[in-house]
Amino acid sequence: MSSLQAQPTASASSLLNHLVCPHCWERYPTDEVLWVSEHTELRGDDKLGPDAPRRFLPDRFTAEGDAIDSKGRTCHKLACGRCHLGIPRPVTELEALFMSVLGTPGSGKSYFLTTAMWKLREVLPSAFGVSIADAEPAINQSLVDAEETLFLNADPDKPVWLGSLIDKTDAVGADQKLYNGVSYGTHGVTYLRPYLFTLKRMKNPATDAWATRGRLLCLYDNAGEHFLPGQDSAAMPVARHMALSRALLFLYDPTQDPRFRDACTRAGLKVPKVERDRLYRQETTLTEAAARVKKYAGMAGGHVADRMLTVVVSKYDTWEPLLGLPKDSDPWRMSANGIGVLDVDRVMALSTALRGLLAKLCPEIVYAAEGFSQDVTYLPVSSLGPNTEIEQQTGKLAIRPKNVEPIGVTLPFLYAIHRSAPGLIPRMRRK
Ligand SMILES: Nc1nc2c(ncn2[C@@H]2O[C@H](COP(=O)(O)OP(=O)(O)O)[C@@H](O)[C@H]2O)c(=O)[nH]1
Ligand SMILES: [Mg+2]
Ligand SMILES: [Zn+2]
Repeated sequence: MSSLQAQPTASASSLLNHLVCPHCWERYPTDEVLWVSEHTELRGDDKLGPDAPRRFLPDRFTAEGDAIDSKGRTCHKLACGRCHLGIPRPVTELEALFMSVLGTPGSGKSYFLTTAMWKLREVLPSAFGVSIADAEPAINQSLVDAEETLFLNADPDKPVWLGSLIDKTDAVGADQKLYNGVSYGTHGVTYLRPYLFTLKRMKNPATDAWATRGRLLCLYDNAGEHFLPGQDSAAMPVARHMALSRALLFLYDPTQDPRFRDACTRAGLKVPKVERDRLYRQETTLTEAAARVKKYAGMAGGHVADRMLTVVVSKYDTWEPLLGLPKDSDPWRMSANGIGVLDVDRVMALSTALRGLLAKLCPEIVYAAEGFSQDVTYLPVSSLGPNTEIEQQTGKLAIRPKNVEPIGVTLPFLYAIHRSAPGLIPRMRRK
């Protein structure tokens, strides 16, 4: 008997044969998915502890296809058949698209993810006809909270001190919202929590040869310390999802590099210092992550060289004149048949220009990136835009929510989605 029945909202054929769990990354038949008991007396799970609602393989269902627990309650939630962590229903219906964001502490990952997802919620539907939704509101909560701080702030004129966003992503256990613990008999494993979004083509015009069933975007905000040598262990397998990721986004913060800062000073630019007790060698982080991905991908028989890597160069607002490109419109447009298309030639031109600057000022990062993959793209982003200010009382960098104007933050995602799920974001064809 299958553990999943057709839902009224989805036909039976929309269930995947196999799924990949976004927590533990195991791949297994979809009908081995478990249900979460709802009756309060059904407590205790061997992997999640005595307080967790019991997980079970059902043998009774309601007419709507929901499982019934052993005390007769209708259940609504699914759990992974391997790690037992809760999985939203789209995990069983949409092929997973893994993307991993990596960078040293302070490189700008949390601000980038926050502003990129906020902007993608607008750009994907309006420019590409692709809907984006939280696969389950609770699972993306820390990101949604951060989006609200920056973009839906009740006090848009009051400066937000930069540093108060998704905090403490850099230390395990510092914030349990960012990690899940699972016990496997004698040993425990800590998994990084994913952010999960459904991506679906909204309209399907008759001319649309691109019809696809959509994807489950599984996104990871990786703390840089995990990529110091020796940090990946069976107890905290931080690199395994990267081996599954079609797209790796490495955040490179040029304002942490002395030579880049010198070039800014020579050009008359003032670049605020990153407030950190310690700075990490950025190219070492990339090299270490690359070595781990190679190890896991090799074990799974995959090829690494064809894996796409985007070097996302952050804080563009502070060094934009060094690149010296003219202000340009977004590199996408609506095609005649009503489907948004990406101007890949322009993305490539931008990447080539930025690579040139990095090769001149901090060539190690180019060597590290291109030593890992033959498919590297370089894209500049500013999560905050040009309107940051120094808060008077504290002297710290701040921004008024009404002044947040991200630059280029959606492009690394749009391009990665285009490359890994071309049916969702096609490229522009030139005549
Ligand atoms: N000027 C500027 N500073 C930024 C930008 N994004 C982040 N920062 C600064 O960099 C700090 C670290 O960013 P955060 O996203 O928390 O880094 P994470 O540790 O990689 O997640 C923030 O507190 C800001 O001061 C940006 O787009 N422009
Ligand atoms: Mg962070
Ligand atoms: Zn799992």
